[in-house]
Parts: sequence; C-alpha cells; structure tokens
Amino acid sequence: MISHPSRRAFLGAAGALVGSAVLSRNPLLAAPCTTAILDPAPDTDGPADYTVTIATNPIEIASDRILSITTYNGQFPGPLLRFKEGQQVTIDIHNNTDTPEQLHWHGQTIPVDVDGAAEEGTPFIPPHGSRRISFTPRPSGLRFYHTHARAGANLSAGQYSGQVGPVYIEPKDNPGSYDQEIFLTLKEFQPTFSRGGDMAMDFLSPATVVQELKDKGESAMKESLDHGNPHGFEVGYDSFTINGKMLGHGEPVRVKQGQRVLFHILNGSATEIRSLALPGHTFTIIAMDGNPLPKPVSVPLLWLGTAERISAIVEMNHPGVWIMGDLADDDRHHGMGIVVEYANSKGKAQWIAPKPFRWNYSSFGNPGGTTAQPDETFEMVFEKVNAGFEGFNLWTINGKFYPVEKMMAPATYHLHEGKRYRLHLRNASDDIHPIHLHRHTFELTRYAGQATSGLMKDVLMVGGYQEVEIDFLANNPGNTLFHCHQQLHMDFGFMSLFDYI
Ligand SMILES: [Cu+2]
Repeated sequence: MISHPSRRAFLGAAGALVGSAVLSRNPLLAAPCTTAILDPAPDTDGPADYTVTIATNPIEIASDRILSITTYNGQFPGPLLRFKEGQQVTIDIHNNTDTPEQLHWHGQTIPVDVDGAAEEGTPFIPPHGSRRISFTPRPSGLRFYHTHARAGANLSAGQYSGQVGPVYIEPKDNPGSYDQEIFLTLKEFQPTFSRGGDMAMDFLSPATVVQELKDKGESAMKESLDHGNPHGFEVGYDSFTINGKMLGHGEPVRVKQGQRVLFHILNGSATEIRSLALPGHTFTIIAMDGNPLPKPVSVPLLWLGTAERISAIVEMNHPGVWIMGDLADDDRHHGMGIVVEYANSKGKAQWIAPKPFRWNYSSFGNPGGTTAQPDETFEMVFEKVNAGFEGFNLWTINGKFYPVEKMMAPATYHLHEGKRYRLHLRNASDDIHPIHLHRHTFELTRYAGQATSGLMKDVLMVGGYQEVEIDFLANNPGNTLFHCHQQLHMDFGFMSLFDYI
C-alpha cells in the first residue's frame, strides 16, 4: 500500500554503498564488498563467530535517495548469516544506538534467553552496550533475524527500520540441486501514517468468511464510527526495495538459459503483504518459512505475508530481460521489483501482469489430509477496537490486549511439555493478520474450512473474518510469544504469552 505519491529528493553525494546483495552459490565467494559474509571463526572462547552491530547509517536505495536508517553492520539487508544445523554459534551484538534493542532469531527453536523477545524474558541489549549470545541453530532452512523492539508511534523504530537480515541454516542432508542460489529481501521504507486504508486480501482461497465474525467486526466498527471516531492509523510507504534497492537501481539477477535458480525470498516488511511474479516463469515452491513442503508445488506467482519466507526453484526457460516484481502497479512503480537478465539478452526490462491466481495454503500441504488429534484446543478470537488507543487501533485476543506500556505480562496460555495443542484462530476483523508463534513450528490443519496436513510454518496469514486451525507440539519449554507480525498490530495489543507448567 502506497501512502501518497510525494517524491522526496535527497541531496548530497552518494556514499560507496552500491553493490548487490545477491549472493552467489558459495557465500564465501560472494563478490560484492557490501555484502560481507561474516566468516565464522573457529575459536568460540575468544572472538565470537559473528558480530552484529546495530547503528544508524546512510543507506542508498536509489541514485538520488539516501535514507538514514538503523541497520545491521551498516548495510541493508543485514549480512546473510549462514549457520550449520546443530553446530553452536557465538554472536556478539553491539548496540550503537540510544535505545535498548532486541535481536530476534525468527523461526528458530532456541532458548528464551537468546530468542530475542523482551516479552519472553530475553535481556535487552542496552544502548551503547553489547551482549554475547550462543545457541545451536535449528531447524534448517530459511530463517531471519530482525529487531523485536516495539515501535509504537515511532516510524523509525522497530521493523520500520533496516534491522532485518536473512539467515540460512544448512541442512545436514543434501540441500537439492540448483545452479544458483539467490536471496531476496523485500522491504519498504519512508513510512507515513494515514487514517484507514485497505489491504489486499482477495487473493486468499478459499474465500469463505464466517458470518458471525463478520457481524461482530462490522457492528463494532459501525459503533465506533457512529460515536464520531476517525479510522485508526495505518502505515503506508514512499519507497519499495528488493535487497535494499529500488527497481532498476541494483544489480540485476543474472541468469543463463536452462539454469535452475533457487530463490530464497523473505518478506522483511514491518506491515505489508507482498506478491511477486516473474513474467513467463513458474515458481516451484520447495519450502515455506524454511520448512520443506510434503512435495514441491508449482505456482505462477507468490504471496508472502509479513515475515513469511518462500524457497522456490525457477527454471530459466524464457530468455529476455524481465521485471520480477510485485503485482501492485503502484508499489512496483515505486521500487518493488528486481531485474532478471538472461545472458545475451538486452533491452529494457519487461513486466507482464500475470493471470489472476488465488493463494491456497491448504494446497501446499496434503489437501484433505488428517492430523493427530490435539490434547487441548485453545480458542482465540481477534478483534479490533477502532482508534482505541491515541488514534491507533487496539487489538485484542479474546477481549484482552497485551499491555502497550509493559514488556512482560503474565502468560495467558499454559502448556505441558510433550502435548499437542491446537489453536483455533478466529478473525473478527476485516484485516489480514500474519500470525507468528515463537520458538516452535506449527502445522496448518484447517484453512477457512478446508482440512490439510503437512504444511509446517511459523507465520500464517489469517484472512479477514476467516478462521484457521494450527497445531503445534509443545517441545521447547520456556515462555513463548504469539503475536501478529504486523508491527502496528503487535505494538498495540496483538500479542499473547504461552508458558510451560
Ligand atoms: Cu495483525
């Protein structure tokens, strides 16, 4: 969603921040100097294996557009961190900013002390301070790291900043056959508030809505507007990037006819849902959120909710110079795309809008598949209190919002280790919510009335007035945060804590 068309001119000389974050297959041979791969050092008693420095830097996203944003190691996205599954790493995190920070290892099943969420009890990295952490990376696949600080009304904090970077955990077994491996991080910049705004959601399938949830949501909204409230704030952006560059400003993805290219795509947005298509090509999805699908599924285009990841193979069999970009014309015109260029092809990059295609999560698992019965089911109803907190929408789960001013709150849900739990998620609002469970992987068991099994994820979009069921095994004791990954929603109540008893 673009907020308004104003173009801001940034004056001043560009720094030496050019270069592509596209990485070659061997990360240690990645050429561009700005995409430093952090070399693991063998000695964990002395220097850390990796160092991540949080600081505010100028970042050039286009030739005339240099932003001041907080980043990891002075670059956006943060350096690709390649770990080996099961092999412990030590990481020094330096915080060169004036605010306490949290660095969250999204999608990993690691202890509370290092997970990077104050709500679970992870210590903050103090302003101008450091913290050394160690953990054993798992599970394998595409993960990422990002700040877990709340932003509230501050549009330069939290994930509105540049604190996002990809993590790839090498599996112990064969990763598959491909000729090139390319990491793409999708991210918007220059956020502004607006009053209200629509979010695309007609791409989800099935489109079944629950009338009871719709009645509930619509009557609450009507009541609020009847009382004279304005619509709560939403966020829009002026600039859109892939790997930190607006379309046409970074290095193209260079391919050769006949190659099999493995794309690892991360939606690093604070608030947005993204789509991606490459004209004339098909994506064969092999993993979602880093977890292999029961079998690969070919689709003409991709949808990724905030924080979702897709690993997909594209066979390069349609020579030309193409725009791999977002379906939303406005967002693509303002930068959300990257050029894919075949060897020996020349000319202006072409965009061709794909035919409509609906995104059906069930189809990425085993449609109609059955799963084990849970030991216990938790009901969760999501509701919006329009403009309920200083002009911002307030979000509740079963009528309760997570305290906006407090970091730690008592756990609402209690788990027993070894038990299987089902979350019955019911969305009584018209927004899509990319819900996220920390420190665990969940299985989608029912989406908008359709049963499925075998799709393992850590983020899932729950459509407006829709219901979804996800199951997880309580296999990682410690406080565990559940929240909507839309920054504006999580910051204003849409969180809940699980503990183990
Ligand atoms: Cu949400």
